[in-house]
Amino acid sequence: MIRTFSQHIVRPQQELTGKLWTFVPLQGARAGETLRVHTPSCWETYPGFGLYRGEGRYSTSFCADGNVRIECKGVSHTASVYVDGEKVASHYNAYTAFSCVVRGLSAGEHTLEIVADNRFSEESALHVPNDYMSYGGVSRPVVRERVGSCYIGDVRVTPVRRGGVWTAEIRVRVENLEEASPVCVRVAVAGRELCFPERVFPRGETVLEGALALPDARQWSPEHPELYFVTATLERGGAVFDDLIDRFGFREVRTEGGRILLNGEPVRIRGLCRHEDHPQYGCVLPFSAMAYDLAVLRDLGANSVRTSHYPNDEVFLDLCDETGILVWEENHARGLSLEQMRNRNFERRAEEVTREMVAQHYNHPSIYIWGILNECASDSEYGRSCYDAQFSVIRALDGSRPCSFAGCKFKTDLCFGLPDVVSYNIYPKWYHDTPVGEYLKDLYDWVQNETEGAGKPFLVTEIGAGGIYGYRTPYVTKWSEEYQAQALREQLEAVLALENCVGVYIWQYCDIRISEEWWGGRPRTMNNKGVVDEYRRPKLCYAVVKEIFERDRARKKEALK
Ligand code: ADA
Repeated sequence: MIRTFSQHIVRPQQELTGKLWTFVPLQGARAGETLRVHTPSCWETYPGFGLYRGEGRYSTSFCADGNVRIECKGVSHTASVYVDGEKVASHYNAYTAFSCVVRGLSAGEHTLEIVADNRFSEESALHVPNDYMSYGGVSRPVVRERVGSCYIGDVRVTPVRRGGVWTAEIRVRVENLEEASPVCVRVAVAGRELCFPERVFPRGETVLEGALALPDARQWSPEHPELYFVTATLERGGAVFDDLIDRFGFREVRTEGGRILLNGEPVRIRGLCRHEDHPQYGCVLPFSAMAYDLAVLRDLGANSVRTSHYPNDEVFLDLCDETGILVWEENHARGLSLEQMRNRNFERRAEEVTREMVAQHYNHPSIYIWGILNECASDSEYGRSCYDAQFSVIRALDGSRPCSFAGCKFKTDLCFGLPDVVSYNIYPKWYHDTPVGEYLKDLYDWVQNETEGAGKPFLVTEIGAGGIYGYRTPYVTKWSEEYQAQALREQLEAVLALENCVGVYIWQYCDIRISEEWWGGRPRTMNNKGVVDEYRRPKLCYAVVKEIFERDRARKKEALK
């Protein structure tokens, strides 16, 4: 499933995944064997390939005639793409899309091969052995489109409220493969239209900008997630020959006076961090499993999700837009040490994923904040220069959302002058025994009194404790469901009681598989801090989270009256 709505009426588009492809592992004991596998998928879910690290060649065929645009929504984690045996694209990073145009294919059947590689190496600066699994495979949909010599690259909408009226600021990118006859560009939202006069576009990309005022626009909010389509079309001689449809919402996010304001109202975050992970599907959750996860989040009384630690499948973001769940979307990096940040590929790779994330997910109204570099070396000068560079990249691309990073350097962080929101991951009751309230107050006071983060919104982006599903004991020992429930109660109550705290994300939604190479200390080779286990079975803490989140929601509502 590509999106929850159609992006083209005019441009022919076909999902190439969603059927069986051929898969050949290129290394290991089964190298060269040919299997038929479902797509999109990761090979860890094929019997016998649960631990395979290496390359895998996926192939299929498609019919085409003329220029073909191939878009891979995500290949885990390094991809080389071949059409009829010729390399047409390569990409690093599992969590963002990439595309290429193959010109002038003859009418008939053509082959598509994608070689995916999930090995760790010096080259792979972001996918490293870690506290989550880096899977391998064609893990998100592959799409084939027929394009002419001129087509729409993307359309971005920035909702702005001016003098009480919503305006859609529009930026449309036209791609032109060769100079041809004049083309007219139109962009429509809710029956209103912006028309860019007919012209001959130069070869390459051209960006057009304009604005549409919509006095009757209905605002997007978590309670009323009103969505609008934006349709960009290309016309030649009065005939439409290309289109691109996207979706957005009218809402405004900004920070002020230590608060995050959504449509002018302070936001209170009750959220969970979520990895794309499932024992049956690996990182490739089908629509029903994504929708189920969101139903569970809502049942818990949560209003937000943190896409730790990478950009998520767009279908999941579509569902968040539709259900009013606020999203902290994060670029890809977790817990990189100073040495790992000094990897010669780190900055380039981190910048690429950040650029792709912001460009590709710009229109989602549910994304209220961009996060970067979770728990990296923000306590070093070199680390600070990397955080600085990446915030600059984001801000140059998107001035309409705040940005932040989830840090963990207790009273040694050097970066709080950089983000709009100060965010901390804390683990009292788990990695140490300091009483939660005391630990938090100490940290908060330090941020306010001794850092450049003073006066900025303060958010707790992780709290949590491990609990192994089914391990129940009256002794309430660590790893039991009882201990986890008790720890979460104390953590949540302390964080939500902290005055001036914007809210909290629980680590984490569900138990997840970790990379076997990472660290031998995790029972079951899993991170067991889920409120539900990997099969989404609720643990004892489920009822605690629900009770506290619901109480907090009722209290905040009361306070607004
Ligand atoms: C960190 C990190 C998470 C996870 C968590 C834990 O804060 O951001 O990815 O590893 O700790 O379980 O310890």
